[in-house]
Amino acid sequence: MTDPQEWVDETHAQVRYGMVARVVEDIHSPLQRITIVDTAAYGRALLLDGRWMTAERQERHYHEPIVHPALCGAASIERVLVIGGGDGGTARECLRHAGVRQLDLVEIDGLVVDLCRRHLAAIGGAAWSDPRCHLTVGDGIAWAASAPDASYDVVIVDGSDPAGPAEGLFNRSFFEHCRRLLRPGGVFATQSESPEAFRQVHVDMVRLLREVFGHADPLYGWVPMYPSGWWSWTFAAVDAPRHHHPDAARAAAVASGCEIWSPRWQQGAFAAMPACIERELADSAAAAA
Ligand code: SPD
Repeated sequence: MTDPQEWVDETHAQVRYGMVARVVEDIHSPLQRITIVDTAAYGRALLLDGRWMTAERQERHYHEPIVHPALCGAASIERVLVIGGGDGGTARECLRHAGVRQLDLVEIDGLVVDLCRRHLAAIGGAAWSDPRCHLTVGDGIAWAASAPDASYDVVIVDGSDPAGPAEGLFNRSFFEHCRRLLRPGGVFATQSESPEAFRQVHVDMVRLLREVFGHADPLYGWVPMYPSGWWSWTFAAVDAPRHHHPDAARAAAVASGCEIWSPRWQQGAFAAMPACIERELADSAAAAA
């Protein structure tokens, strides 16, 4: 067994983001390296290709913000698509909404699902046995390209950084398909990287999502183990920025079970756009006009 005092680090732009950990599994699927570790600070955790994805005592910082602004804002929430999210945390938070009738979870790497179900079972929790949850191991990009028009109320992209299997989750043609899949009143959500550690990727994504959907707004929060710790999720909609207006009954039904998200937190997190990003987005909008 590996030394329990080993440092496990993600390195990004010549900075290390690390934790003391014991390695539980470290294997290669046909798509990527998958590592499960026990960390002293945040419990059991998952890395893909050496990048921190989730940990038992941090996952709520990520999964609540990517889900509830969309699930509380969409006109209807009967049909939900989650692309990626093989640890099950995003599906779990979606399925806390009683109005969800069917959730299609499309994860490209079946081994991620297997290992998370075995080693990080609490993250997916009840989602794995919920009859509303339909898991497909397959390519989410191909799924988005072939699903019928207006087939989902909410589409959530819970992918990794733009490298390896997740690379195609950041481009115009993928976003255009996601827009096509939305029913009227639908909301799209995606993790949109760090405004500090991945600033250009973040700005480019928000800009592109505004072009494709018409309305797109980043929400800012923290996932301590990710590069810089400062993270964002971007919500987009076609008819109106519905993600800013949580339905009171839906919000009340989930808020008491949340650690991070609340309607008040969400309002502040949308407002917390750093001034430099606000200027950059305004400049590009002015240039396009
Ligand atoms: N840099 C990490 C970005 C990871 C986004 N996805 C995390 C998966 C959690 N369900």
